[in-house]
Formats: sequence, C-alpha cells, structure tokens
Amino acid sequence: MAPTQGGTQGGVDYKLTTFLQGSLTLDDYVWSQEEWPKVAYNDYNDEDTVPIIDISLLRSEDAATRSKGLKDLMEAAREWGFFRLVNHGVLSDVTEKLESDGKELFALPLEQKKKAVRLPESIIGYYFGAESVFSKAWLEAFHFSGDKEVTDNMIRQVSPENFNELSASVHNYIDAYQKLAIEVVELMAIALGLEPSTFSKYTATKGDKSTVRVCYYPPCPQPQQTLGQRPHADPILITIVHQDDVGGLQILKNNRWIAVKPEPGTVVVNVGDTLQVLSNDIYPSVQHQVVLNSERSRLSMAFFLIPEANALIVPAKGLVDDEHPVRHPPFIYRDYRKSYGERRAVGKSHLESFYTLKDA
Ligand SMILES: O=C(O)CCC(=O)C(=O)O
Repeated sequence: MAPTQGGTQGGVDYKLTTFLQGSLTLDDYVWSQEEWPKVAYNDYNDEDTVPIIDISLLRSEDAATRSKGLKDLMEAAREWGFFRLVNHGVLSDVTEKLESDGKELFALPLEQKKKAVRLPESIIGYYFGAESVFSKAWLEAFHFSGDKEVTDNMIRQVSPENFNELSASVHNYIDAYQKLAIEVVELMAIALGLEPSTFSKYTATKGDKSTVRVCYYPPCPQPQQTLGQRPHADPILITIVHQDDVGGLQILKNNRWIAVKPEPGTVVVNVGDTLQVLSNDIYPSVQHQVVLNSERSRLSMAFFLIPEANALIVPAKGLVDDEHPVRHPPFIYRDYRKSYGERRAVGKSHLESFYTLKDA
C-alpha cells in the first residue's frame, strides 16, 4: 500500500490521530492479505442475522412465555454462541454517560492517556494500535477493572480533574452490566435444566473481577487492509457489547463473516471459552472481529464477566454422561488466561491450542 501521510479523508486529518504519532506510519497497520476483511463493515445480511432475545419474556410471570423464552435463548446460544438482547433494563443514562465520557477520554493528548498505560501482565489500562498487545489493530482502548481501587488509580492518572464523575460513570456501568450478565448466565443454566448458579458461581468476586473495555476505532484510510480487532474468541464466561450505530462487529459462522447490525437499545452477548467448557461444548465460544470504515469513528464498550482466577473450570456434572463425555480436560482459569494473553491466538479460539500447548 502506498503510505498516505497526512491529508484528510472522511473529514479526519490522520496525521493528528494517535495511530500515526512518533515513527508509526500507515504501513504499520497493513495486515497480510489473507487477514483482510472479506465483508464490509455495513454489509448486513437480513436473511442470516444474529438472533434477538427479548429478556423481558424470560422475566415473565407466565410459565409458558418464560419457557418459550428459555428455549429461544438456549437455541440462539447453542446455534450461534452470540445473540442480541433487547428490553434488558440497563438504564440508557448509564450507557450513554460512559459512552460520552469515553469520547472525552480518547480526545485527550496521547501523553496524557499514556499515564494509564497497560502494564505487562495486566489486561487493565490504556493501549493503542501498533504499540499495543493488539499489534497492528486500528484500535484505542481504556480497559477498566471492576476493582474500584485499580480503576480509580487509573482515572486519577488520566483525568484527575474529573475524577469523581468518571469513577462513578465506570463503576455504575460495571455494576449494571454485572447484574445483567449474571442474570443471563443463570438463565442459560436454567435453559439447560441446571441449577441457576451452575455457571454464575464461577464469577470473580476479588482480584480483577469483571471489567469493561471502552474501545475507540477512528476512521481508517485503509479499512480493506486492516482490522480494528483481529479474529478472536474471548477467554471469559460471557461478554456483553454495547456498540454505537456505526457497525463493524462481525462474527464467524460456518466459515462466513456475518456483520452484526447495531440496533438502538440492543446489546450483543457472546459466549466465552470458559462457558464453552463449563457447558461441555453446548454453548460455543465464537470468533469475532472488528472491521473499520473510512468515514466515521466507532465506539463500543465490551463488558467481560470474568471467572475467579483460582477456579477449576470443569464441565457441569449434569451435562456429562456416557453419551456426552467430558469434551475438555479441566483447567485453572488463571493458567488459561495467562496462556491466552501470551499467545493472543489468531484463528480458532485459544481453547483448542491450549491443551496441545500444555501437553507439549
Ligand atoms: O468493538 C466491538 O464491537 C467488539 C469488542 C471486542 O470484541 C473486544 O473488545 O474483545
């Protein structure tokens, strides 16, 4: 690709974006050709679209409505590993506040943002593009921990003058989505005839707890040759993504990339590797990626329901019998997370390579 230095496209002066500061050029963001996106960010296929689950039906007092809702949820999660959730009840104020605070944080000078830079060994902190673990990704992110002290320290570094407001904004978001995420995994257990807490009991209550990654993808002059996030599956229990109206999230189904259309008031839920193992492969963790565009910036917020670091991840008893043997040997979540972080597996989830690596 001919390096385009500076100039404007889609109203953006790329020289000014974080991504081309220092010695970085556009060439640092060109991926190998086989990784280039096959489907444009807004190429939605209305025939084949991620199912929508109305969670208000699952909260219904009416047994028949609830039972139909549980069946739909189970089928969506089993078939897709992904679903869109409507009527979830998280106040739009909570979401909009973090969205607007996020935009203000990304607008700060790079040196200011870097005061909260992610430290090696941690998933928490600020990172961007070619300098991050997401190497080559056209992505800037603040990853906040549910551990109040950790996040508050981070905010104090980046934006001390707005400390109280930002701290409340991040923690309100994490608290609201944590409640929703626990409700969802409990419903996913009930849908399989299991005790409600079968999956939720693994949720971290100390240490890194659940987290939110606020992601910012500025317009990119070469959206056909790079990605905002490479294909990956998440290591955790579930992820709940709130995306703005721009679009860019895609999931892999039957070897085809499917663009997930943003709908107001809807969040996207995906199964992570840990829930795949706990459900003995009934609920698959699915690869997803983020495709860019050259016109509009995109902001998304990914809430991760994280397992306890010391938890032994083993398929639920009720899902294992002679006909359904254990599909994955048990692991301690900390070991899995460490290996995932070291390798940042490309292609199929880290889950498959993990056992080979351990046995090597
Ligand atoms: O930006 C998105 O829509 C997806 C974010 C994501 O997959 C992640 O942060 O792991």
